[in-house]
Amino acid sequence: MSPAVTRVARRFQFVLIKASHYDDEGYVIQWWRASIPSNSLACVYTLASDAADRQVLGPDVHIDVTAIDETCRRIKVADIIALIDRHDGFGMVGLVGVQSNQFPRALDIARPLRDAHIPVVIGGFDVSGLLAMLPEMPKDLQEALNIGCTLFAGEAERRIDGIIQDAAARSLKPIYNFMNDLPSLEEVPLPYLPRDAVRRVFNHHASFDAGRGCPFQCSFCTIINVQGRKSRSRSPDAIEQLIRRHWVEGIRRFFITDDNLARNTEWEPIFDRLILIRERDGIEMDPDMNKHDLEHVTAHHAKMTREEWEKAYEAAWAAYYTSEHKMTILRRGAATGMGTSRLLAVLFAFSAAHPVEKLHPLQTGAFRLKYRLDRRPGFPIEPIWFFYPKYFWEIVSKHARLCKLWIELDLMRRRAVREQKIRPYTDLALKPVTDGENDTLEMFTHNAAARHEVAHARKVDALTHG
Ligand code: B12
Ligand code: SF4
Repeated sequence: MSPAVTRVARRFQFVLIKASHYDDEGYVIQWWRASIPSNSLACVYTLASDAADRQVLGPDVHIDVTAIDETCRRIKVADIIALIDRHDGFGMVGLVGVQSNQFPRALDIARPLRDAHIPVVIGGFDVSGLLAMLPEMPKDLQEALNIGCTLFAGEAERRIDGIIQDAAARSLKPIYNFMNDLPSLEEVPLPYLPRDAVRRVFNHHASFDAGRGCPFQCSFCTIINVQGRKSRSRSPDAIEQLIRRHWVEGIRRFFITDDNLARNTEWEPIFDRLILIRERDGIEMDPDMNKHDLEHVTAHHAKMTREEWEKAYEAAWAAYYTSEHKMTILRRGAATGMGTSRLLAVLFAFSAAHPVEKLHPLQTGAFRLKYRLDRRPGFPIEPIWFFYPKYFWEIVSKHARLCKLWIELDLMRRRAVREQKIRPYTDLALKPVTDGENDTLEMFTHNAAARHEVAHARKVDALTHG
């Protein structure tokens, strides 16, 4: 073996699954679109992502977190095993927010994973509730332990690092029980699911818990046995941050999962904050004024993501300056006796600017100048050997494209002039408007200003032609 061993970053695969349950015929209950997003999955996903950002397995290890909600996405256990196999078994599966009715399904998912020696941790209301309330280990939980799963009771906030580290070191304990030490919800990562997961929910709802726990003591209530009798709340600042994060991604609806929001000690300031956000419902704009031209997205669109909006802009240029449309413009020019050489120059400038320079035509000119040292502060000055070859290639390739476009357009212009001599061109837009049409065509009648303009033109005509 070579003495110089290169250190390759390892990637730990953390797959989070929110299991569904079976219908009476034994099929998994799942949908093309789910009705409510899983808050448990959102909570554990952000805790895991935060641990990944903090590199809790050391600087040489990346942690990839994947979240799957089985109510709206099919679980292919073989694919998960293959994924973790591709990383030499370096990974784990978390069965998240498992409720009692979901426990059998969760176990069925866990079995093949455990057969493949993949660490599996099961958390959620069933494990927490049963360990909190029953004196001995119930059969289902024991079965999970028998196949080598780990049970997690309590809440994962401030605990997830230890779980990931133990799984990576293959030293997970059978049970982690933090039921007697429920965490404060202040300054913990806020529930969030990737856009792809939220897209699978009707109306693209996100979810969050503003708080946990309830000060009441209803005898039948399971919640207080799991989430405690003390009301623990997220701060209004945190809720605002959470809403803004989703808002940027176009998510406007939220399902608040608290059992007793009215008893959340912070309910009033939280709602005041929601009201304030709504009243301001101000549109954030990109603070970089340099981008406020016609080519950059600088605000949020009510319906489109930034990428969709950018694509729509690109598509609009392509849709307008098609070869057919350029030919129509040139034919109209030839038909109306317009100087077609001048028309060619203008049409060339307008149709070539965006595809070649990615700029609006009114920002372009002839021959782009670039000086190596005149660069915006914050951007590095490129070395001579990099800058000049790149600039040279840019000039050559752009001018080659411009020449091609010019030649194509000039051929079209010649064709339009030639055809005009043989068979004069006309279309609806070239037909003169008859006087009667002034009172029927929408463009002359659709508002008061249009009607006023028609009346004015008639008056001028009467005065000048009698
Ligand atoms: C919001 C909610 C829903 C939502 C979203 C589900 C969700 N889990 O997000 C919807 C409307 C879909 C729902 C549906 C149902 N729900 Co519900 N739901 C709740 C509610 C009110 C809040 C859930 C929540 O957000 N909790 C907060 C999260 C953060 O807590 P958590 O899930 O326990 O997760 C923490 C820990 O357990 C741990 N953890 C969890 N998973 C993992 C995994 C790993 C690897 C680790 C390390 C840690 C860990 O860390 C998490 C973060 O701290 C709870 C009551 C409650 N207070 O929990 C009832 C509750 C969970 N639901 C319940 C029931 C019965 C149902 C339904 C079966 C109702 C029905 N008949 O249809 C369905 C099930 C359908 C489904 N697909 O889930 C029961 C479950 C009872 C039980 N014995 O399991 C509860 C407890 C209500 C009750 N008192 O009866 N529910
Ligand atoms: S959560 Fe509801 S049922 Fe449970 S103790 Fe509080 S008020 Fe009673």
